[in-house]
Amino acid sequence: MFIHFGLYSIAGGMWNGKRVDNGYSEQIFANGPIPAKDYEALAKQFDPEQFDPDAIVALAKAAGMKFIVITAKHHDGFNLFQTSQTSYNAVDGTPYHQDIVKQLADACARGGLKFGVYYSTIDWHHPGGNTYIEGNSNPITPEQEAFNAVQLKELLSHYGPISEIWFDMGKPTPAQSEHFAHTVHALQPQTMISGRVWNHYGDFAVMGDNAEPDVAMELPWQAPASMFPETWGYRSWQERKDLPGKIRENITRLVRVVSQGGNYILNIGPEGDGSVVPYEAQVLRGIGEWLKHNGEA
Ligand code: JFZ
Repeated sequence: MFIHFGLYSIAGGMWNGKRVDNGYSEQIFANGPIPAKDYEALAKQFDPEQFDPDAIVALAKAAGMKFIVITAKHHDGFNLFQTSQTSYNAVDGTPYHQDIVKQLADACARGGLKFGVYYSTIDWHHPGGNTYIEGNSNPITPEQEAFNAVQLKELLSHYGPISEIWFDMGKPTPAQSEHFAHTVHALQPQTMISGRVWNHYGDFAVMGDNAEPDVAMELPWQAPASMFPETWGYRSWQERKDLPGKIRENITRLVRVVSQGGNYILNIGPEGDGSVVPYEAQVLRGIGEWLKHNGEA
């Protein structure tokens, strides 16, 4: 299970009463574009009372999933975990005052699932960093590199075993990629690093979103999939139709990916209050039903 959750989940693909439809809803800050002060003010509304990590773990298990990866920090720079680097985080900068990453890590440990984090080296909130650049190919300043390295140490030190770290996008130099990969492995040698740390420092390759390789892969590989190709983060106005078709589509992809030696990671985008979208929960349960009869124990 992949989980895209953050301040953007509150916006849900809407701004000032209008749909923002020019890109993924988790990137609404850049797509709006929304003035930084206005977007950052969402932190004061961040209070996901319906977020129930044990229920999410139970749902993942009902779907036959074996691990969960959550967006510890997406491109908007808001942190779901407590960090010494900025108060722009769920604990210090919101009325919720709780560490989402910790809660989910603990729930995964209780439920016997592996736990990993998505971590964007792009940070649209970082002073001196860049806001959106075409293709999300932001270079990383030395200062930002230091900031990222501290955050990586926090993530690899405070949340138990991290099965994988899903670096995403940006354009680090080879030295920066090496720095990030070494920072992770110095603390947890077993953590699998995504190829989007770039410059061949990844432990596994990530296919294009919703894509599969067309040749045999040398590295272990993972196929990320969103419920709807338009977005990973919650979009309030997403049309969610044909539930049986969506279940079938995901079973087909799962089987194709696994039979080719890959690892399938299917995304959910909870609402701003932390609740799982019922349609998405139904898709997961449908996959689980099929696996019960056709899958491996
Ligand atoms: C990235 C993010 O920018 C996006 O918001 C989301 O988190 C997704 C899972 O990852 O988007 C990408 C990255 C790579 C490709 C497409 C979208 N790709 O290689 O096709």
